Amino acid sequence: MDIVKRYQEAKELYKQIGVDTEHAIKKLSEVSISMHCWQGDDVTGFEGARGLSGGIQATGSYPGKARTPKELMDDMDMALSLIPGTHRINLHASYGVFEEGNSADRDKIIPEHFKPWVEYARERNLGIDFNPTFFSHPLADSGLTLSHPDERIRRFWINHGKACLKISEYIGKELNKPCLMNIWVPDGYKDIPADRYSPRKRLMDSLDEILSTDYKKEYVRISVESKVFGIGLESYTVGSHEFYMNYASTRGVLCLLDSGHYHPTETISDKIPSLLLFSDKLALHVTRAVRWDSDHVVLFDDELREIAKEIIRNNALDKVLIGLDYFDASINRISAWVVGMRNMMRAMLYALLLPNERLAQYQSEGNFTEQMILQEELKSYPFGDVWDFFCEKMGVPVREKWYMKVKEYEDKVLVKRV
Ligand code: RNT
Ligand code: ZN
Repeated sequence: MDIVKRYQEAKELYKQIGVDTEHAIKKLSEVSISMHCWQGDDVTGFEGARGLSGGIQATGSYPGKARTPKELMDDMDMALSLIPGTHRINLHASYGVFEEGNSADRDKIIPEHFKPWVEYARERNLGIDFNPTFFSHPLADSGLTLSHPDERIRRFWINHGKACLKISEYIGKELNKPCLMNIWVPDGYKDIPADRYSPRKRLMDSLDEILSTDYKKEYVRISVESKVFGIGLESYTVGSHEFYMNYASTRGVLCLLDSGHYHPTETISDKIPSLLLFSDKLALHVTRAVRWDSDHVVLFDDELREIAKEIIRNNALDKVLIGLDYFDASINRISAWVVGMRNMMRAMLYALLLPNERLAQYQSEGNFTEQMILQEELKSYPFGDVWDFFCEKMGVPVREKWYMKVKEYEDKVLVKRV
């Protein structure tokens, strides 16, 4: 049966429970997700290969990873052509385009290094988000950056943060879309610390110094990302959830919740409404943690749907800034992007197609029986027919057919990267 016919039938079924599929499709086409550049090259960047540090790891050795800005941009183009909607890209400071004789250490990077990215984004109508890179650098080898007790090292990283703020401002201004600058530092200790207070005090002071940079707020939003532990930094993380939640609310910056950064049964979906009660905006790193913060590709699983539901039913599409954050080096990297991005969009559609008001009413009436029945029946409503229709309408391949394009590109381009 053809896509339009299937869609018309689905539309009727949803109408019977009070859901308007046209409205859902319109809303979905406005959703913008930040696609992280670092899936394309296992978080390597362009500063000259250095091992990944900071307690994060990309595992796998699938061939074809991007080695240059041009390759990464080409790969991102390939991925974006298979994802419905207009999105943003997320860069790390380590992805500056350093031409011959133009390289600079992290504390000295300037907007010029990111000009090719701005041009790339402008031509494609994409937004750009940005991240200072507080890892994979000799001065981060100790596992400490903004909380380092050595004033010289701490200063270096403060200057990096300040440099990144100017770059974010430049990006936001050039593209005329606010750039989200997210601060994550790996800082922590492998074993039980003797002093938990002083590193946090130093982190707080360093962040305050970075924020004291003169910058135009209309072009930059700042977020801070907490974590519970990292590999080699198991016992103590300076930037814990409580630390950043309080920091963000007292400094007027955003909290960023990474779905891999909490205890294994703790979910970020449950945190979204709590934060929305106290702040106008928040940011997300959607990832999938398997037993630890392993950064697996985002699947269409229960927690992804819960995250999407919290955004939709709290009317927070313009309040929650969604970004993805994973890096799987064991599969085709372009497919990894496409699967995660399409799944995030798919989950948003799933949430948009729920009779949210009716379900909330059941809850407030204490009618948990019907609440459960409807929630469960909805799982096999013809949601896939609406999704297929949406993909077709947005001009991207329907269902798994997109992989053919990736495979062709792999055979033609990726295999030659040796
Ligand atoms: C690490 C954080 C952080 C990084 C990226 C590369 O645990 O999630 O966001 O993954 O900045
Ligand atoms: Zn993250």
